[in-house]
Amino acid sequence: MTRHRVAIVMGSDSDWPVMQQCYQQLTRFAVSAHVEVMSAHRSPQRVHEFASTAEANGIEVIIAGAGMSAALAGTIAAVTPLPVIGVPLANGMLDGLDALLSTAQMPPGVPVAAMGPGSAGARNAALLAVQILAATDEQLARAFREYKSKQASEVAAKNQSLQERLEL
Ligand code: RP5
Repeated sequence: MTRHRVAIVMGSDSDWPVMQQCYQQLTRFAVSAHVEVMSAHRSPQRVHEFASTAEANGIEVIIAGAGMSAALAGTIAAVTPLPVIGVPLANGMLDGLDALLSTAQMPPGVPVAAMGPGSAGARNAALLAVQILAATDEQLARAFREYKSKQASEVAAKNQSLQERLEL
């Protein structure tokens, strides 16, 4: 059986199109993830069961995406000692601001690493999870350094192309 180092959980299957980008980003680093729909409001027993057994099940980082009154990340963080990364999703009429505040405004003592809303946040959640794992995984640390270096090269190439267009 594959050992999942990361869990990606989300409040609804309607969150998957965005959270899938988180999954894909992890896959690029060959980090395997358990994926599950669970809801702090609609299936609270399952959330508690998951949060209280995640560490014993070998999970090292939890990523929780939810929209509207997004309680999922905070509810999980209240129970587990594992680091929890929250991704606010833009599913309500406030376009993610509701979920952003719900995810970020944790009381002192129960941290959630709140990302920005939407796909940027979903992808950054995966990258932050990789960085956390890389603290004790030299192979992953090397892969992350290569990723950063490639990203910087891409920006330099874009700048070069812009400069050439300006000179025309
Ligand atoms: C939240 O409510 C979910 O995370 C989702 O973003 C939002 C709407 O859920 P559905 O009505 O689409 O199931 O709990």
